[in-house]
Amino acid sequence: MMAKAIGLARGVLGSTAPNPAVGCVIAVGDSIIGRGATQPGGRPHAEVMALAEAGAAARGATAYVTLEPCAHHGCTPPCVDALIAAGVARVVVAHAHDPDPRVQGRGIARLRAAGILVETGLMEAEARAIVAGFAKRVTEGLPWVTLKLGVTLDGCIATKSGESRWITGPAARGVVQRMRAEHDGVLVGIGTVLADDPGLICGLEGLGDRPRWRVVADSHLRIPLASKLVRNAEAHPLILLATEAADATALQGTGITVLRCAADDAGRIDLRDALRRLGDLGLTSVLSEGGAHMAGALLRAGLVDRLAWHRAPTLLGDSGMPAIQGLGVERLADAFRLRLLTREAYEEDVLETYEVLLPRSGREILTGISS
Ligand code: AOF
Ligand code: ZN
Repeated sequence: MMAKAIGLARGVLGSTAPNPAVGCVIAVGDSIIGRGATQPGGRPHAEVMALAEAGAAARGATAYVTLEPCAHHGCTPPCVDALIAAGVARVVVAHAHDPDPRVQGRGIARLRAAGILVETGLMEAEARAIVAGFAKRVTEGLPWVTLKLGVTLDGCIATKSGESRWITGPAARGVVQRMRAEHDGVLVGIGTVLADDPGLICGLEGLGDRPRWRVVADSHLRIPLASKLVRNAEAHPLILLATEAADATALQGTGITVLRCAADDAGRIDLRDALRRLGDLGLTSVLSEGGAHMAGALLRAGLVDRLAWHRAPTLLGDSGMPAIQGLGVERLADAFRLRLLTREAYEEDVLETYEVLLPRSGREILTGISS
C-alpha cells in the first residue's frame, strides 16, 4: 500500500511546487478504496483527494500517506482534520516529519490526540527522496539542484567544434526526459542556447507541460528572439537570470520573466543568488543540463545536490570538450569528492548518480565563493 502511495507521489513530482508531491492510499484490509496525490500547483492535498474517493467507507479504514499530514490552516484546511472527520482508524506515514515550520510533528501529534493509531517510518527513504526539493527550499530557501551531464567515457560533452548530439543513446536520453518531468525547472547557460537552440521540453507522452519552468543563465540577455525557448515562451514559461545592467527592452511583451541577480566582478550572475530568487518564485528543484561552464560554476559554489553522470562507451581524448570547466582545482588534495549512490546500465550507457562532497581540503574554496 505504501509503495502505491509513493508511486502516486512520484507521478506528480514536478507539478506541485511550491508544495511537496504527496501520495495517499486509503485501504480496508487488502482493498484500496481511495487514492490521491497532491494536485497541480499544490492543492488540493493528497489526503483530501483520497478521502473524496473513499467517501463514507473511510470510517475505520487505514490511510497510507507518504508525508506527515498537514495540521495548519494554509490555503486549505488541515488534512488531519479531514482524516479525523472521516473516521479513519489508522494512519501509516512514511516520512513523519514535514519540515514546513507550520507542521513539523503537529500533524502526527494531532492524529494521535484524536485516538487514531499512527505508525511511522515505512519506506521512509523513498518518501524522503521525493520531498528533498521541497525540504531544501523550506529549510535553506534554495531549490534542489541535479547536475546532469551526458559524457564520453573520458568525460567529454562534445567535440572541440561543439558537436554533441548525441553522446548517449536513446534509452539514457529517455531517462533524461523523465528527469525533466520530475524537476520544477531545467537550467542551462546561454552558451548552450546559442550553440544548440534547445527546446528543453519533456518529450514523454502526457508530460508536454513539463518542466514547468525553463531557466537560462543569461547575464547580459543575449538570448535570440528567434530561439526555440523564446518562441515557445507563451506556452512554456521561460525565466532569464540576468544582471541589473542587462537591457531587457527587446524582450518586452514576450511573457518572459527576467530575474535580476547579483553579479560577480566579471559581470556574470551569482548562481547562489539566482537560485535563491528561483526559490522565491516557488521552484523546489532544478535540473541543470549544462554546459561545461555552468557545471563548473554550480559545483564551485557548492550548489549541486546530485550529479547525474550519463556515460557512453566512446572516447574523444583531447579532441573533446571537457564536461566541467573552471573548477579551479590546482592540487589533487583539492579535487572535488563524490559518493556513488546508484549505478545502472541503459543499453550501452552507464548512468550513475553521486552525492557531491566537499573538496578534501576545500572548505575555504566553497565559503570563499558563496559569500
Ligand atoms: C499534506 N498533503 O498533499 C501536501 C502537503 O498552502 P497549503 O494549505 O496548500 O499548505 C502547504 C503545506 O502543506 C506545505 O508547505 C506542506 O507543509 C504541506 N503539503 N501536506 O498533508 C499534501 N502537499
Ligand atoms: Zn494537507
